[in-house]
Parts: sequence; C-alpha cells; structure tokens
Amino acid sequence: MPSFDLVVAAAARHLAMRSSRRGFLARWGKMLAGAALLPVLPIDRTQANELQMDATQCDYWKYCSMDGQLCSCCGGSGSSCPVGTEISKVSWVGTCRNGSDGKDYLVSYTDCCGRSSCGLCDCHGNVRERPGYSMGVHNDVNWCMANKQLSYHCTVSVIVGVADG
Ligand code: ABN
Repeated sequence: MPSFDLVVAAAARHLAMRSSRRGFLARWGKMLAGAALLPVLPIDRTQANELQMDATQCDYWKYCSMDGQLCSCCGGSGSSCPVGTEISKVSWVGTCRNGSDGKDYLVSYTDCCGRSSCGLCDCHGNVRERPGYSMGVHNDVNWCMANKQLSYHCTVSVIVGVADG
C-alpha cells in the first residue's frame, strides 16, 4: 500500500504536468484584476436604500408633504389603515424627491378615520402644501370630515407615480 507521502507526491506531479506556471499566473492575474474592479462597478442601490428607510420616521422622503400621525406607528402600515379605522374619501397629494435616485414622485396622502387620534409619530413635512383654496394639496385639515366616521386617527401615504421631467 503506497504511503501518504507517495500519494501526495504523485498527485503533485500529475498536477504539475497538467498545468503550466504561465497559465497559473494568468489565471491569478485575471482573478486579482477582477477583484480590484469590483468596487468601481456601477451597482443599483436604490432598492437597498428603499429597504433601509424606516416607515416610522418623519424624515422618510415620501413623507415630505405629510401632516399628521404615521399609521405605521399606529397599528397600520405606511400605506394601510389600522384595523378598526376606515380610509377617508378625500386625499391630498405632494411631490417628493427620492434622494437615492434624484427623481420626484407624486405621493398621495389619506387620513384614516373612526378612532381617536393615535398620538404617535406626528410628522409635518408640508413641502408645497397650500391652504384650503387648493384642496388637492391642502393637508392641514381633518379629511375624515368627508366620511361618516369623522374622528381622525392617522395618515397613510402611497407613491402613485414618477413626476415628469
Ligand atoms: N390631514 C391630517 C390632519 C388631520 C386632522 C387635523 C389636521 C390635519
């Protein structure tokens, strides 16, 4: 039975016969060049940035025209009303810039109604907000007044499209 040393020596000889030093160096060269280039390759990080955003923080870019309490802090989510509340029949809109891709997005905000004010995560972005004469961009009012259940609980927001230009 061949000793371990003999087996390893035979394997090394076999490997040496089948591979050249030049080929080995070329392969290593390619690998090193590839590894050095990796950090400079363009990578789309917008999805990752979006996932890192905290829907319970007022500085989330899509809350730029928010006025009210985030439903994501009140038992709902950024875009759905908490159980026991209903969505208002009226919304307002804002145009918010997403810092990760530099684009402006149209965001729609809607109050959730039917329970007393949630009292948490009160956010006032108010970017491009206008008084009641421009109802579609007026946020400083209880839009639950359009519903049967008048009491305001919190506000949800949905990105509805990317702005032109
Ligand atoms: N649209 C949010 C809101 C609700 C009640 C009072 C002021 C603002």
